[in-house]
Amino acid sequence: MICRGCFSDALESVIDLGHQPLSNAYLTEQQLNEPEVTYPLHPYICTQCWLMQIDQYETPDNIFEDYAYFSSESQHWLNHCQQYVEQITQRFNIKNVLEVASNDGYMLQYFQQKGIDVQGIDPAANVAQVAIDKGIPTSIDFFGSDTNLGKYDLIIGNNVFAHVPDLYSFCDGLSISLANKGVVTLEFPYLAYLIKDRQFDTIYHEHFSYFSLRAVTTALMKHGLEVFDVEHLSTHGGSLRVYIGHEGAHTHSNRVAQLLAAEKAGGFYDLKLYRTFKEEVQRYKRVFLKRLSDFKDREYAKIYGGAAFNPKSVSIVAYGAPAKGNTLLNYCGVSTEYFDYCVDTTAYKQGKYLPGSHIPVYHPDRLMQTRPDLIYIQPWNWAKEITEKLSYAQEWDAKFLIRTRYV
Ligand code: DWN
Repeated sequence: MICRGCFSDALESVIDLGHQPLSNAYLTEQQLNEPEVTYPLHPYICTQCWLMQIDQYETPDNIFEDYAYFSSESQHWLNHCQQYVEQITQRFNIKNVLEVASNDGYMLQYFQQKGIDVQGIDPAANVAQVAIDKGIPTSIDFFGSDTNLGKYDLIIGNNVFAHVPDLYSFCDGLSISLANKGVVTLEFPYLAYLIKDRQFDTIYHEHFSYFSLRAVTTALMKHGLEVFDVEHLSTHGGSLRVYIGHEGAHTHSNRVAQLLAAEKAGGFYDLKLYRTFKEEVQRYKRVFLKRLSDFKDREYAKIYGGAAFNPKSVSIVAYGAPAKGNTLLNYCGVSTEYFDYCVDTTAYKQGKYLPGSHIPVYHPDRLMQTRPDLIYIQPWNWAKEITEKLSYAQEWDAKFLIRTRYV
């Protein structure tokens, strides 16, 4: 394995999360009785450019051909995008926009409403069709050096940079498709938050890379591109938005140099930090399993007072069927011995089973029918939006578990 950012072979193991199925490979009833493919889930850190990364075991075609993630499922995310459109159109003179990984048109719809020419590109035909049906021109393809959709004042890439096994082709494509004074904005979960907040569940096979700012600048410079501004975002557990242009095309904000200095001061260019991360993740697993066992046993004993076994045990369910949830459940080795079922608003996921754990997925309406004792919120990054939606569960005094904290 060589670093996909700088092509060095200076890679060190961070943590082995075991062999796991693809995190978005939801199973049908029939597939429960068929072999299930698993792949090593083992991130490495490059000690030259400090890009954390996993090896490629599946082709992007197989991962994204029938994609399970529809960006419009979160109203908070849509609000975030609307704010971005207002901000970016006020800061830069934008006549046309290309979005890479445009998904279901969640973002481009707001540019179109402003009368700005838009073009999407996304390899997931099932999701792209939703955008096309909304009247958003979308090329169903991967983006890279051979993309020939013209030159753009603005190129957007939200939560796609991590999904690209061939960073060289992707960055080359940005350079080719960007107008001389154009701007690229990329949003991606930031390595600093992943490490500091033990967000190991955001590690899964469709996330090939986990970026420090230094790793981003290294990958771009080969293509005459540079980061001229950077912002911290609260989305997806903490992300960066980087502003990229052709070398010399834009005035640099001092935020870039400040964040690079902060990365160095924070130990992100030192292996010790990643050793500590591994120990903290292993401890997280022990605490999470204890939370589940304690709840089931303590509540069981409280309800049944140590009585002889009673067929009704405490009901624990999962809310949300995110990709990250599957990494965590499969790393911790938990399944239906703890979780009766999972619910999710995504129609595509309902009636299917979580990969690896085989927990059944239903529409959230099921919660009212079974009134579970504990609801484990899997997409902790949307916990506020979700707990607001679940306020009705107070009727039966349901408890929430968010990461390892009861609420
Ligand atoms: O990079 C990626 C991130 C941005 O999104 C993609 N690789 C895939 C995806 O990762 P994820 O599945 O972990 O993302 P989310 O946004 O944490 O997934 C949320 C899940 O929860 C979705 O399946 C939708 C569901 N949901 C729900 O059922 N009710 C979400 C909300 C907000 C809700 O109210």
